[in-house]
Amino acid sequence: MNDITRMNQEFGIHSHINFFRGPDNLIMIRMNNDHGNLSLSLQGAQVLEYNPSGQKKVLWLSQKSNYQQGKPIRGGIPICWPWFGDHPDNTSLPAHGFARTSQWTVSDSHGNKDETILRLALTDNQQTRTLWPYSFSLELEVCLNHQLSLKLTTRNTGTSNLAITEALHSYFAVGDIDQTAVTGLEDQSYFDKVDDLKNKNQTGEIHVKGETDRVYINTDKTTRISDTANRRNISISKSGSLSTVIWNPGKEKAQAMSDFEGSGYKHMLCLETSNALTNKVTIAPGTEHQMGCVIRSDSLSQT
Ligand code: TA6
Repeated sequence: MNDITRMNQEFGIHSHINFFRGPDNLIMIRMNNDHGNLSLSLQGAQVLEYNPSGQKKVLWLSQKSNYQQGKPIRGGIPICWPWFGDHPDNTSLPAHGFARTSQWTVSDSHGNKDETILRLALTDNQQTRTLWPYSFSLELEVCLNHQLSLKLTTRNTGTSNLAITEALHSYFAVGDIDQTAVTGLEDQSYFDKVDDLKNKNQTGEIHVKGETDRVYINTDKTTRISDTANRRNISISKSGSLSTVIWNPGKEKAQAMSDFEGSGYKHMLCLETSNALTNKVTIAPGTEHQMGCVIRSDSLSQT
């Protein structure tokens, strides 16, 4: 019996959760119910698409993305773990850690017309220990109902403290970046990665003008993307997260990336639920830490 047949027998739920093979034999998952549908790759436990019923797609996914075993997929919600950005001591290690390129397993599934839940897991193995010499178990819970909820739980199964930085690196689809604003980070302190990591304060709402790469720190605030061109707002509330990252590569950087389609930068904005830079998280042996976000799209006529 092949993996897909076994997974569908054990975790598939008719009309709500289905496993199938995607490009390069990647195992893909589709979740459905009355509120909409999702697709994910089992590699990286990465949500790729989120389509609420009656709404435009909420996540951006590059049409030039790699779909190859062990390579990051550009778009959706990559999981950056156990470090965000470059490894603090060894930049030869993969950027954003190894969770997003690892093969996860399915641990649980539930589904009906109102709510569909999938739990995916990653535990330390010989490969992860060569990159990061610690014991851990990582779980992602994905819940689709009238909104999309993600919970990333890190359990320290070892005997020494774990020190992690992390992100749910969400790529949101916007109709036009020039008609888009982010609210909820007014007066917050941030590190500006396109200006020598200078520490600055946010004045008013955020408008992206060219390459933008900011780590807002010490904030647990709910944020909102005003996607005017699509006549909707996308709200992102969070828990267990003190950093919010805002990223758009701008035209030049985007066109220099082979997996980023030419004009893609005009139609995406990363707003990342995270614990980054000075918001590092320390997890004692035998304890756990959970970071979560809830994503909702509301058309302007509803607000
Ligand atoms: O979250 C923003 C960021 O750290 C940017 O600096 C940029 O590197 C982006 O992530 C994408 O990283 P990736 O490794 O997926 O190309």
